[in-house]
Amino acid sequence: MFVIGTAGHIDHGKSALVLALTGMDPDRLPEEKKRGMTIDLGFAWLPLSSGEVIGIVDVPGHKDFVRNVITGTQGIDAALLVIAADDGWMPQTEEHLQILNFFGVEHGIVALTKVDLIDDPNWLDLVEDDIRRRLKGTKLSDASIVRVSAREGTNIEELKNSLRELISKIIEKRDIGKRCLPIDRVFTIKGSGTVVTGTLINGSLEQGEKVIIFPGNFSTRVRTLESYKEKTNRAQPGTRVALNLVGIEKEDIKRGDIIFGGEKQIRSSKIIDAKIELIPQLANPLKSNMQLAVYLGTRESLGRITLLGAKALKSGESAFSQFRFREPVATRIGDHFIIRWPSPPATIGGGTVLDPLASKHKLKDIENVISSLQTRSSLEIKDLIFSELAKNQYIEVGNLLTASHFSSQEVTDCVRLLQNKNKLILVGSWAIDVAYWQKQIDKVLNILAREHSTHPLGKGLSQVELENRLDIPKEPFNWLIATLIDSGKIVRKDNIIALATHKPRLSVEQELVVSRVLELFEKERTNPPTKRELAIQMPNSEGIVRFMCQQNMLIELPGGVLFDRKHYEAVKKEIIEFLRSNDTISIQQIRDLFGFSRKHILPLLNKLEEEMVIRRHGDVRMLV
Ligand SMILES: Nc1nc2c(ncn2[C@@H]2O[C@H](COP(=O)(O)OP(=O)(O)O)[C@@H](O)[C@H]2O)c(=O)[nH]1
Ligand SMILES: [Mg+2]
Repeated sequence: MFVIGTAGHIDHGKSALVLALTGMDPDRLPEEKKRGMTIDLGFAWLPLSSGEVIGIVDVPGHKDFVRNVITGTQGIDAALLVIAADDGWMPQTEEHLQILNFFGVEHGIVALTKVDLIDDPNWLDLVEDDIRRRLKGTKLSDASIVRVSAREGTNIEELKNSLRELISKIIEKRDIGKRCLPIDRVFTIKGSGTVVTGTLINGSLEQGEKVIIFPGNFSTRVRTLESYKEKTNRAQPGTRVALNLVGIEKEDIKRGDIIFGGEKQIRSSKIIDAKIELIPQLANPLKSNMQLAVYLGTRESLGRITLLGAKALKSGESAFSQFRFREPVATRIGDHFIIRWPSPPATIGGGTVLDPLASKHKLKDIENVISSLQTRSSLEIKDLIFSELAKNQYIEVGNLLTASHFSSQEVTDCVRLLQNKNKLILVGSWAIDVAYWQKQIDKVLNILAREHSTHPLGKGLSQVELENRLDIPKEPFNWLIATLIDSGKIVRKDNIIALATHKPRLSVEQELVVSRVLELFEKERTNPPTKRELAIQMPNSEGIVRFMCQQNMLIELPGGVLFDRKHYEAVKKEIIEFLRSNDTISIQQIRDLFGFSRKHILPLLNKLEEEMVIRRHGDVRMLV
């Protein structure tokens, strides 16, 4: 399904031609009838003999209403550029052509109309030559020119045939499952309530479906759906539609609002990055930080422009730039827009959205930003994925390129393809930048190497500690560790990660300290030192003591009480034997057996309870 839009100077016969083609008068407002002039957008449609219906948007030609032209031109597939034979090329012919160009409209037909007013065929040839010359270098340079008269009906059938031929060349819009309907009209119908109209782009729409309206975030339902005045259950992308919405007041919504499929499809931001181009006949340069009116979808947004890598832009030049809007805008990568001076209003250029969710750039990053925007400007899915990954390092595939003209299936397929070519890392639901992934690997190895060199006696770092030191989500982190273990670079034992090459080793002096510690414990069997006491008695032994605990030579009980591991096992054995013959044991009995004080007995009993060897029963302990 296709929509064409008229374009051309005021009074050149656009509306008359639409009437001649369709039998419908696009000028519907009383004021339009009175003044004989199109003010707002008009709508009509043309059923072709093939059964297909072409939607037609008729735009005003007067220079005061160019913003309505812009609104009507967004979303059209082809243009009908109307030029009166008596007048020839005029200022708004030029301005409308520029708007078509900036919106990327590549298809069109020129209707050279009012030929009934011209008797001299040479004159028509001259006007045609002039038109050809002016179309040169534009997207419509190959457009056919049809000589018509709306008044006398001359060549109207030929024009219809040309339109049919034209649309047969246009590739039908795909349904990418991301509904987007920029609203161009809101009105009420007695008895049915609020109706909105627009050109449906990117997705389809069904009667009864839930929709969300941006920016109000109203959630509503489509009560009835009409396309070209016929009720339909389902509208295809690229059609003009009218929706009757449930429970929405006319005052709640306006031209410029957007109907989306669901909250997940709305991505909005006050800051976007774009590529812009200025018209060739601009008198004053565009300077960074100027206030502009930007036409995105059917909405006019005011914002400031920051030229990236340039202070000012002259006529005909292009540049990457950032827009900072007063209100959030919901756009997608590849959306076209028009920029104008806000007052006095004048079209100065247009552009393409490259990053709909941008953030402020630091001056020192500008070169990187420009190169990343350069990559994005191809608008190719793989370049966009690379650029998103360079920007975010890692991103869930389900959130990748949501604000784009690619379906989630296309994104998933491309991610797989790039993974197969080792151009990105795919871990579970996460896509990860290759360079970033390598950096994380290096980081893990470096952190461990540093840990081993500061704590040569330590086993390594716990997995949690390591995770906290990296900036990477859990799922890819676990995968990273697993990969490094698989490749033999690191080892994991009891959740402690170490370099595979790491062996906790003691020097000769350290061995000496170990034996002195063990001697001390041997000597103080009834009153073994606590951690703190040991640190005072033998300064600088802390690292070794920790090592001895890790190596199971010493055991640490609650409260920092230390035991020689062998002694602890012997005590434990004796208590068990005692309990086998006596059923219970008291603190006093333990004191008698081993000569310990309370300071040691309580942590000892706690530890044995923790090991589920004994349990407490009143003041005594029993076997479990
Ligand atoms: N002689 C002649 N007049 C025409 C033709 N088409 C339109 N007009 C007249 O030109 C004037 C402007 O037409 P209109 O369709 O409103 O122009 P628009 O501003 O481009 O929409 C009207 O008075 C029309 O009657 C035509 O083919 N021949
Ligand atoms: Mg008109």
